[in-house]
Amino acid sequence: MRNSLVILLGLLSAIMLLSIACGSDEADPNATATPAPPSTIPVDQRAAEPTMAPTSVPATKAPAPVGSGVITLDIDVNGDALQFNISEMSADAGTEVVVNFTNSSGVNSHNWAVVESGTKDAVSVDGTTAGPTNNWLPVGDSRVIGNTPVLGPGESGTATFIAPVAGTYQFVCTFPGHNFTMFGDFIVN
Ligand SMILES: [Cu+2]
Repeated sequence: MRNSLVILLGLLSAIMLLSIACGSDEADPNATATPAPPSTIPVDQRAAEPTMAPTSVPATKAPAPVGSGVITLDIDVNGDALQFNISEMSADAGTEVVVNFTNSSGVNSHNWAVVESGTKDAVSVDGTTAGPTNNWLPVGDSRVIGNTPVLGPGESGTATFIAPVAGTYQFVCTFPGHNFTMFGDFIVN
């Protein structure tokens, strides 16, 4: 009886080992051969495409804002003081900016110009040389991004320009002597 049990157990274990061995032999090549290569290749391709996409999206977004919108900004003066009524204006890069400047002073003439950062005084000096017939602004000067004409007391005028690349610019009245108190930051986002 014990001998036959031992033989039976031995046979059973041998069969189980064989079936496990055969099963695992069949499963391993199938599992590693077919699914593995396709799964690794698409993963690499998918990993590469998303990284390409984000870099190309900002690249196409950068030129896109040009002419993509219009913003209207209003500015006035503080009565007869040589001051604008606001010290900061802002717009998005590439936006068409329309500045409506109301000169509500009863006595003073003014203009409004947006210029490169740090150039308001130098542009005003050159504007004084250019004279009133040129609206107190140097003609064809690359530092001047946009401007209204000179406005007499009670007059209104408009400056239209495309907001340049993001950064902090200056706005200023270049009427002789006004640039020291009539200016502010024009921030392009
Ligand atoms: Cu002025």
